[in-house]
Amino acid sequence: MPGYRSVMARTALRICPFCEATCGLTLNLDEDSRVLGARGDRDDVFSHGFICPKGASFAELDNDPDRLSRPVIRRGDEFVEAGWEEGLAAAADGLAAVIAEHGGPAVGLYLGNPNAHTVAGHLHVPLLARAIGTRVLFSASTLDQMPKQVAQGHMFGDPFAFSVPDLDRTDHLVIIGANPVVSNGSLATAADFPGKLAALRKRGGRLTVIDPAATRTTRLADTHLAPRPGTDAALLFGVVHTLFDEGLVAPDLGGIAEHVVGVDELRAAATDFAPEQVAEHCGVAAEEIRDLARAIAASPSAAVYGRIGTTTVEFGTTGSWLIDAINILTGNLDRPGGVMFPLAPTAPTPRARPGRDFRIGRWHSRVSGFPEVAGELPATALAEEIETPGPGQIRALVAVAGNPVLSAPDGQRLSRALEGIGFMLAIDPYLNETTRHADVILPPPPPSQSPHFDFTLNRLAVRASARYSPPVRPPADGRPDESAMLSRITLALSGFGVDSDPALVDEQVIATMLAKEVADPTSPVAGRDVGEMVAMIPDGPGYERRLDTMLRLGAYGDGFGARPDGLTLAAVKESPHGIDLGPMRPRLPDVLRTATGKIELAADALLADVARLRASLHRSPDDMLLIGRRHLRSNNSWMHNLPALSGGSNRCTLRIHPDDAARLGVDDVAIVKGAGGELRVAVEVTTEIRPGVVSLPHGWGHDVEGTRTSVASADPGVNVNQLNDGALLDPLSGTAVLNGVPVHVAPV
Ligand SMILES: Nc1nc2c(c(=O)[nH]1)N[C@H]1C(S)=C(S)[C@@H](COP(=O)(O)OP(=O)(O)OC[C@H]3O[C@@H](n4cnc5c(=O)[nH]c(N)nc54)[C@H](O)[C@@H]3O)O[C@H]1N2
Ligand SMILES: Nc1nc2c(c(=O)[nH]1)N[C@H]1C(S)=C(S)[C@@H](COP(=O)(O)OP(=O)(O)OC[C@H]3O[C@@H](n4cnc5c(=O)[nH]c(N)nc54)[C@H](O)[C@@H]3O)O[C@H]1N2
Ligand code: SF4
Ligand SMILES: [Mo]
Repeated sequence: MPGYRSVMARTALRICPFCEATCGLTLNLDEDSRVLGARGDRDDVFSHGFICPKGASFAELDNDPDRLSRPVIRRGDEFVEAGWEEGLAAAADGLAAVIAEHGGPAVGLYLGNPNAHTVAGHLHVPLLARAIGTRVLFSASTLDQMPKQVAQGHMFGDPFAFSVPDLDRTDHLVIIGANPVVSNGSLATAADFPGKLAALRKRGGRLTVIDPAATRTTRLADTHLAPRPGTDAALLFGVVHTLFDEGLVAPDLGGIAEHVVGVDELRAAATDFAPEQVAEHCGVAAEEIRDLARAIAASPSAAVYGRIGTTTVEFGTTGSWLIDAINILTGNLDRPGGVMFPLAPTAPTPRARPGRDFRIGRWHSRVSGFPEVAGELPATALAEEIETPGPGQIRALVAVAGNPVLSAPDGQRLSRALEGIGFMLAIDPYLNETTRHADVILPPPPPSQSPHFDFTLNRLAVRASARYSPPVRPPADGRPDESAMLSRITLALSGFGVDSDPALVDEQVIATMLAKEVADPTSPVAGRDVGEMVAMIPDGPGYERRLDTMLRLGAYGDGFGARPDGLTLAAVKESPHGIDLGPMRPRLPDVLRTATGKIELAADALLADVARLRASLHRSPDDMLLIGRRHLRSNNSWMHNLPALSGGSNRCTLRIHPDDAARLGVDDVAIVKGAGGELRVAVEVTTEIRPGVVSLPHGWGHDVEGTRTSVASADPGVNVNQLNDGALLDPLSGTAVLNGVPVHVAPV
C-alpha cells in the first residue's frame, strides 16, 4: 500500500479457504491485525507447511481495495454505499416484499463454490432457505461434482458418502480427468498433492493418468492415456468388461462381497463394451484399455479417482459409477490403499439407521421439467426459470458466493434475465459480472476476519483431523460476519426484527439438535437433559456453539462428558495446529443407506442410461471438442483481481495441437464458435493437447460494464462458457456438459 508502513506485530494461524487442500497458514499481522503476508504452517498436522501461490497471496486478497467493505444498494442505475442496518433491512425488505406477493417459492437461490469453504455456507445458508420457504435451489454442484453424488446415492444410498482415494497408502493411483498438481485436488482433500505423488513414486507405487491434455500431473505419470473428451464412461466400461472377461475380479471382492449386490447385472451391462468395441470411439487402443484393467487388478492396492473431466461431461454419472465399480471389482473399496469413506469430526457417531433408495425427481423444474437432484435444480435452468412468466416464476434471487454469469453456460442470457428480475440480493465481497445485477450486495468481511472450519471438506479428507481458526480479529464498526448477516435476514423473514441477536438462530438449532439426540436411544447422549448439555457449551459466537455441539455429538466427540477423552471445541482450540485423527478406516457397512443395506453395483437408474452410452459409440465424431483447464495462479472467476496472481503466459489462451492449427489455418488468433456464441481468442499452439481437442480455461471475461474489479478488468480474457448454450446435460444429474463441447475453430 503506498504511504502505509507496516511493521509485523504478531502472527496468527489460519486455515486457507481458497481451495480444497485446506492448508494451515501462518499470517503475519501488523498491530491493527492487518495481514501483511502468509506462509505455510510447518506444524499444521494436516498440511505440514505446504502453501501454493494462492495461499501466498492471502494478504493481497484480504486487503484488496476493490473488495466492498459496506453494503451497496441500487438506486436507479447506480450503487450507493449504505450502513449495515440499512443494508440488512433493504435485503430483508426486498425479499419479504416478493414473498408477500408471490410466495417463498418465487425466490430462487444460487449458491457458489466458496459456500463449501465458509462456516456461514454450511451453518447458515440452509436456514435462510428455510425461512424464505423455497426449494428453488441452484448451485455450482451442477457445474461440478453432482454426477459423483448421484452415483454415490444410487450405489451407497447416500449422495454424501464420498469415496476418496487413500493417497498416502495406495500402490497404484489412477487419476482420470483431474490435474491435482495444479488444482491441488478436489473431492480428495489433501494438502501437498505434488508431494503425495512424489511419495507414491518413492515407495515404488505407480501413477496412471487419463487426460486428453498433457498436464503437470500427466508429466509425473508412469502411464498417460489420452482419450477423446467425453468418452471415459465407455473406456471405463471397457475396463469393467476386461475384469470379467479375463477373470480379474478379486475373490470375495477383497472381503466385501457380503455387502455387494448386482455383480452379475454389471457383468451383463458390460457385455457390449469390450475394449475392442470402444477403442476407436475413445481414441485409445484396445490393448491399452486391457492393460489398464490388468494393472489395477494386479496391484497390491489401487485407487481409481475421477474428477472434473469425468463429471462435467455427457455421461458424468455413468463414469462416476464405473470408477467405483472398478474399485469394488478389484477389491479396492473400503480398504487401506484403495478408496475409502472419510469420517469427519462433525459426522454423527456411526450407528445403524434404516436406509431408503436414493431417488431424483422428487420435484421438477417448472419450464423444462428437469428432475430435482439432491435437492437442487440444474444451474443451466436458472435463466429460463427467471425469464419465463407464469405461476412459480422466479421473481427474486439470492446469490451467495457465486458468479454464474461466468461459471455457467450462456452468461449473456443469464445477465439479461437478471436485469429483469424483481429483486436480487448478493452476498459477496465483489461487485462482479453477476453481483452487478443485484439490488443489494452485502459483503462478508475478508477471510482473516472470518472463522474457519471445514465442515464440508473434512468429509473428503484423505486423513482425518480437527482444526479450527477463529477470526484473527472480529470485524470492526458494527460490521456483521457472514453468519450474522444471514441469520439476521433469516430472523427478519421469520417475524423477528432485522436487528435481533443473530445468536437466536443458533440457539434454536442447538436446542432442536439436542432434543432429537436425547430422544434417540442409540445416541451417546440418549435420555440426557437438554438444558444441562446446553449449559456445558462455552459462551461464544453462535457458530462456535454449534460447532462445539456437533463435535461433541460426533464420531470423535466427548458425548457431552460421556467420553471424557473425546473432542470438544475447547480441545481443538487448545491445539491451534490441529488434532490429527489418523488415516481413513474401513466403514462398511455403517456408511450404507440403501434400502437393501447393500452396495448396489448395478442400480436400476444407472443401468437405464447404458443404452444412451451404447448409442454414443456409433456417433460420427465432431470436428473439434472443447475442454477446460485450470491455472495454478487462478481460482475459478474470482482471483483475477490480485496483482500477484495476474500476468504471465498461458492464461486465457486457446490451446490447439499443431496439426489442427495447420489444418484449420489458425496461428495467433482464432474464432471459436459454439452453440451459445462465438469468441475471438489468442491461440497457443502446443503438442500438450490431443489432436481434435482445444482447451480454454473458465472464469474469464471480465470486460463487462459496471463491475469493480480493476485488475481483472485490465486483462479480462474471454468467457468460455459463452460458447455453450447449456442445452447439453448429463440427464442423471442435471450437470452441465463443460468438457467435450463441440465447437468450430477458424482463422480470423
Ligand atoms: N467451462 C467451465 N466452466 C466451469 C468449470 C469448468 O471447469 N469449465 N468449473 C465449474 C466449477 S468446478 C465450479 S465450482 C464453478 C464455480 O462457480 P461459482 O461458484 O459460481 O463461481 P466462482 O468463480 O467460484 O465465484 C465465487 C464467488 O464467491 C465470492 N466469494 C469469495 N469468497 C467469499 C466468501 O467468503 N463469502 C461469500 N459470500 N462470497 C465469497 C467471489 O467474489 C465470487 O463472486 O464454475 C464451474 N464452471
Ligand atoms: N489453481 C486452481 N485450483 C483450483 C481451481 C482453480 O480454478 N484454479 N478450482 C477449484 C475447483 S472449483 C475444482 S472443482 C477443482 C477441480 O480440480 P480438477 O478436476 O483437478 O481440475 P482441472 O485442473 O480442471 O483438471 C481437469 C482435467 O480433466 C481433463 N479433461 C477434460 N475433459 C476430459 C475428459 O473428457 N476426460 C478426461 N479423462 N479428462 C478430461 C482436463 O484436461 C484437465 O486436465 O479445482 C479446484 N482448484
Ligand atoms: S493449496 Fe489451496 S489451501 Fe493450500 S495454500 Fe493453496 S489455495 Fe490455500
Ligand atoms: Mo468446483
